[in-house]
Amino acid sequence: APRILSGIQPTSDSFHLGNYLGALRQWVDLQDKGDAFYMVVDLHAITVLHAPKVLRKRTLVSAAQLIALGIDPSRSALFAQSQVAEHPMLSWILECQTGFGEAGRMTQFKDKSAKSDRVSVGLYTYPILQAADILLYQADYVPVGKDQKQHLELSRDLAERFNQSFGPTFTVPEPHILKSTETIKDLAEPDKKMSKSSESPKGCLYLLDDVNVMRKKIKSAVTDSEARVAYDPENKPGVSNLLNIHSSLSGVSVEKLEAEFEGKGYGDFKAAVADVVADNLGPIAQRTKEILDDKAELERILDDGAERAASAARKTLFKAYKKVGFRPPR
Ligand code: AQP
Repeated sequence: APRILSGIQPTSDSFHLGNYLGALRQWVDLQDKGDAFYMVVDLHAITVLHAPKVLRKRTLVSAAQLIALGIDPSRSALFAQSQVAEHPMLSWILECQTGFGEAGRMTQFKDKSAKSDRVSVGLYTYPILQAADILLYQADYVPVGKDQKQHLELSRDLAERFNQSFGPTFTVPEPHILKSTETIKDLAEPDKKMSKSSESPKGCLYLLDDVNVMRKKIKSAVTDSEARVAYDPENKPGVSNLLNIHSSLSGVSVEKLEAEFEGKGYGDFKAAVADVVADNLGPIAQRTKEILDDKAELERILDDGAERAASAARKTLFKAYKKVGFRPPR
């Protein structure tokens, strides 16, 4: 069976609609297609300033949201990255295979370091740890949004380079990116991707938002002055984004939606998008809360997931250690 691997950072109190449609929904779907390993990447979360107490809480809230969204921990190994020590161990080996300039070309690092006055070495080597995350599990498919494409390319390059230099060791992973939801746009600034670090709080729709807040954010979404519900990402990014959101949540094609709303105003259209969003995402907050209420069970799930992940990770690390000339890891 193919191996599926992905991760998400516990860097906010709630995931957002971009995370969900771009990545997490595919996580859920791919559980039926192979052996899945899904992790809350807390090692990545400390590349920027963090508070330990907040991180500890967010790791649990993140795991609870993943279960609420449909990750089944009896099928998929669901775990916190820091519990599997093999990640930083393999990362070190891969760092020594990565060119300094090669790492410097990563656009996410350039964007994030330009915006921050505290730039850690960890933020710079982040994509290499991410490569270790993926290669440790011999992942065939990695479900992510389009913003992760360049990092996936680096993971592939590192796998190929290592295999060339030391002999076949790693599966070369394929990104799994769904075209229609590869980048969900910010509701207030539809030329940018939806993101938790967005400037306008109205632009990012959080999965744990109150339903009325979700509705308000959709109703105040930036559109255009044309009053025509039509898909044209270039000239009508706001409307096209809402069409994509409606279509991917309702399963109704964009063409059908265009026909349905022909001659109608944006008010009607936004009300329909708000209904679809509220129906689909509304129940997630309550489910997340219920899962968090049984903290002992949630921690048991994560420990069990880490155990399963570690046993797969150990095998690969052992192989890589032998290949580079180390004595076997203890
Ligand atoms: N707007 C988006 N559209 C589609 N996919 C998206 N993803 C993130 N935003 C969008 C995908 O979500 C997964 C988890 O991403 P992450 O853990 O890297 O979260 P993030 O990048 O920290 O989320 P933000 O909001 O984008 O954070 P900032 O503002 O810090 O950069 C990934 O698969 C990602 O592609």
